[in-house]
Amino acid sequence: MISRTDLRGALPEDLHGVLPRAQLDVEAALEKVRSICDDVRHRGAAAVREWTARFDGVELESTRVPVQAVTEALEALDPRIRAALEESIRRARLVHRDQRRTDVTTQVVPGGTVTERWVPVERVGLYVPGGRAVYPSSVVMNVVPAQEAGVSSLAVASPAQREFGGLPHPTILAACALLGVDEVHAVGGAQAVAMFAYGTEECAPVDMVTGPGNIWVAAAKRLLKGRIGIDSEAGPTEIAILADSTADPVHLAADLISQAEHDTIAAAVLVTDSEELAEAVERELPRQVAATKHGERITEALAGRQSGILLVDDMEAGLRVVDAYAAEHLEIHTAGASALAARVRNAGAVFVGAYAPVSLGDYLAGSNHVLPTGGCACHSSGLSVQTFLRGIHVVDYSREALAEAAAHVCVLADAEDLPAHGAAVRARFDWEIPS
Ligand code: HSO
Ligand code: ZN
Repeated sequence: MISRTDLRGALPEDLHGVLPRAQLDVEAALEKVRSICDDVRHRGAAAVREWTARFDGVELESTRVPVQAVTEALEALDPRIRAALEESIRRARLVHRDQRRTDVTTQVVPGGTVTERWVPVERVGLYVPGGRAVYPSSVVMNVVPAQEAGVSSLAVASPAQREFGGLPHPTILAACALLGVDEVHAVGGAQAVAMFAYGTEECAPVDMVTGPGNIWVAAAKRLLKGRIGIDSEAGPTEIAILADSTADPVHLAADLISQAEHDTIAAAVLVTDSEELAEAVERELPRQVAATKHGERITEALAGRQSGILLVDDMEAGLRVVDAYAAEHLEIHTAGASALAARVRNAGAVFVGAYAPVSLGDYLAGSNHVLPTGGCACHSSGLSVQTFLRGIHVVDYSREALAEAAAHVCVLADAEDLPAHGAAVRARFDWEIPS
């Protein structure tokens, strides 16, 4: 059900060649997506509605969901789901509120200061997938950091669903209502990202688009990046587990399965120095898969070349492997798990010990579940308040402070053959400063 690779002995210098990894060919989707985006750019809301009719089989009068439908969805929501979402929101707010930045002023010289002023992005479009992946939890994970950052205008787009009268999934609408978001558009795919980026008669343009999506959404984000800010191109989800002989194979199998449940191309990777543990997990996986609802999808994900068990010599080697892999989610099930977790350099989120499964982080830990995938954790972070802030440098120098810097500015300007740069300073001092 899952492959095993023996990496014992000397680890290869370049680990990337031996690590399992999902492939998502976003490039191949670009051409198709470009024509959709151009169409939306030129024809606005009519184009968005036509693409929606074509892809989702829904004829929209307007892309905008009536506010009343959003409110009604919350009224109709199962009270247990409502309570769970409320607790998820409460915990996420606690964590994200603490991420807020304060402006910092540095006195560089007497009379010369630089302040980094944090300003939220003004208007953000949040994409929420529909279809198989109806995740109200992702609404929470996108909206909470944006709100805590101080974003003043938020719009959500989620595919129109025929079975729900052309509206997005009711649980998505209810989650929006719980979070106080009343601008929702029943639009999915590339046309949703284009609608946000260019704006239409029915949706004002946004400054930034965040949220996970399929390959079309990822391609549209790649195409329109620059015109709009984006969080990241979300690829298929991945879990890596670093475990030693103290780990419980039943827990490990359950956690690998839990993320494989997302997608046939989801990745589940176990890195361990214990052959007995590897064997126990291999025995446990089919047993648990047989008893779970989405067994077929999970089996395909576990058997795919993006998943596997990697045997290493020891936890030092294990750490090198998981750092090279840079997983979206990394669980540590070892003796001294906290100490090992503190040494991890590359991961979207680290889950420490037996009682912090990824599922907790998906819904209720308070952490964010929109995390870098595909190895991007070596240079990027998950969604946070910081995602929605820009730091503006405010430069404030007195006459004296500029005078003191002037000679150096002029020298550097000349060194770069940009004498007018130096002249701009000298002009303030009756050209007294020699160049
Ligand atoms: N594990 C997914 C998030 C999610 N799980 C949503 C359940 N619902 C990517 O981090
Ligand atoms: Zn998940």
